[in-house]
Amino acid sequence: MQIDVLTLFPEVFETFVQTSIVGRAGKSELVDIRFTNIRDFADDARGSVDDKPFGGGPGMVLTCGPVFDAVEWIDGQSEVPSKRILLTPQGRVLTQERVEALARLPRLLLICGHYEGFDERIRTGLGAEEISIGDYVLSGGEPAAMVLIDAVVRLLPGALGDEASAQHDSFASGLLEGPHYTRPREFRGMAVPEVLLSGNHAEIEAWRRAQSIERTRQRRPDLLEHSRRTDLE
Ligand code: 4GM
Repeated sequence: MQIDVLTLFPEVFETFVQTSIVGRAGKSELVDIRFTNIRDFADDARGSVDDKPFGGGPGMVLTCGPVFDAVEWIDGQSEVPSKRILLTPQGRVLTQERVEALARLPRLLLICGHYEGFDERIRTGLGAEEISIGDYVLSGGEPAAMVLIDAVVRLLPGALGDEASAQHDSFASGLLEGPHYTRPREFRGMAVPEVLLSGNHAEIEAWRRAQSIERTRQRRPDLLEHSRRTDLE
C-alpha cells in the first residue's frame, strides 16, 4: 500500500513512521509512506498557504492553490489512483469497519488541515472524503492522520507477524476485549482468575467470551446492538 500525507508539519511524523508496527511495515515494504509539505507549493515567496475567511470571522483558512498543486504533483508520482481523505472534525467518524475498507485500497492521500479549516473547494474540487477520528477538536489534522495510518497499517497482511491477533481485536468481533493477565500469579494480594490457570481450553474460551460480553454490556451497550445480529447468535 502507498500512503501520501500532505501536511504543513511533516517532521511531526518522523519517529512515528520509524517505530513499532508502522516502522516494521515500512521496512518490509508492506507500506510506502511519503510526506509532502504544503508550504513547498505556496503561492508566493513568503510561503503563504492560508488567508482570511470571506465574510469575516476569526482565524485563517487553508487556500486552494497550494493544496491543489501539491495533490496534482503527488498524483503524478505514481500511476496508482489515490483515495483522497481530509482529516476534519466534520467528517464521518472512523470505525474499525471503515479502517478495514481503507486497508483494502492501494493508495491513500491524507490531507492535514490547520487554522479554521480548508476552503470548501478543496473537498469538493478534489473529490475528497472527510474523516474524523472522534468528536473532539485538534489544533491540526496530523494526530488524526497518525491514528488512521496506525489503524490501517496494522491490518495489512504480514504487518502484525501474528495474523490471529487482528481477528482477536476489540471491534473486529463487535465486542470489547476482556481482561488479560500475565505473571506473577499473585501481585500485592491480587490473584489471577483460577480458570486461566486450569489448562481447560474450552472453559477458558467460554470464560473469556462471557467477560467480553459483560464488559461490553457495562461499558458500551451501544456495541451490543450491532453485534447481537452478527456475533452473539
Ligand atoms: C480541518 C478543519 C481532525 C482540520 C478544522 C482535525 C479534529 C479532527 C482541522 C480543523 C482537527 C478529528 C484540524 N481536529 N476529530 N483539526 O478527526 O481544526
